[in-house]
Amino acid sequence: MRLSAFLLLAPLALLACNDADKDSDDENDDGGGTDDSADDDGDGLTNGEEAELGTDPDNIDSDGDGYEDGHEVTEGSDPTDAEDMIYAGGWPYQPDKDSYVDEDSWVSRTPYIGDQAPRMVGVDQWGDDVDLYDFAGHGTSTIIDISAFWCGPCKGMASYMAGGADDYGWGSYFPSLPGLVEEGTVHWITVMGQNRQGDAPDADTVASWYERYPDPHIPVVADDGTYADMIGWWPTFLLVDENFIITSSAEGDSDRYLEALFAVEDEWGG
Ligand SMILES: [Ca+2]
Ligand SMILES: [Ca+2]
Ligand SMILES: [Ca+2]
Repeated sequence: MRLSAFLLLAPLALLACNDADKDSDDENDDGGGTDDSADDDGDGLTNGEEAELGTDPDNIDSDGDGYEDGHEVTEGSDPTDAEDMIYAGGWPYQPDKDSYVDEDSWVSRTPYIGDQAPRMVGVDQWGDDVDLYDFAGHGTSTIIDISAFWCGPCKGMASYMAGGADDYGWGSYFPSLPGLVEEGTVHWITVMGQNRQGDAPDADTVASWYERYPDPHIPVVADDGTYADMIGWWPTFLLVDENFIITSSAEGDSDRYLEALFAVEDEWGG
């Protein structure tokens, strides 16, 4: 830290905590210009901790992989290695995800507008255990696509979103969807509810799905039964807001199973 900046911050530190005197002494004694116990960039790691880790005390994301230094330390990925990320897929991360949970509003059977889509953790195509609520609190709506490996329209949608064949003609209804997901205007999570045999999916199921329909913007997450149990047909699409409250769904009517996608196209499509 430059001396002028230190002089500005030191009085604040004195007000802030009992350690301030000691910190100021450290500063004066070592003459190195760094207040070890301060967190200059506000990433949750003190300057001293950042010195030990080899991260930049003035950069919340030292390796530029999209994940803050403090979050990487919390989750066990390397904050100095851009190849080592909290999620290999680069999905959003929400450190305060517990605060978004409202179990009283969770869907049990038939998702209705105003219900909260349940929290669930499942393995994705990269082998990471993904918490769906990491997508909460980013100011962005999320499409939850509840699909099954054996289901034709599900495969057709995955292929269309991945830029492959569009055998079902989804592009004529939803021309903007792939672009909106790619640019992050809306997030998309594919929750894989069943494997090829109609049984519970596993890591292999979601990995093979991604191999067939490789869309780098879409996590494919193996359902633990939470989502499969609450729907009556495949695929089912839910649109949730940043609090995971459902804002559009088919609401028990199979004829309207694409409702959430039409809502996205209407709201953000060109
Ligand atoms: Ca810091
Ligand atoms: Ca990082
Ligand atoms: Ca990293």
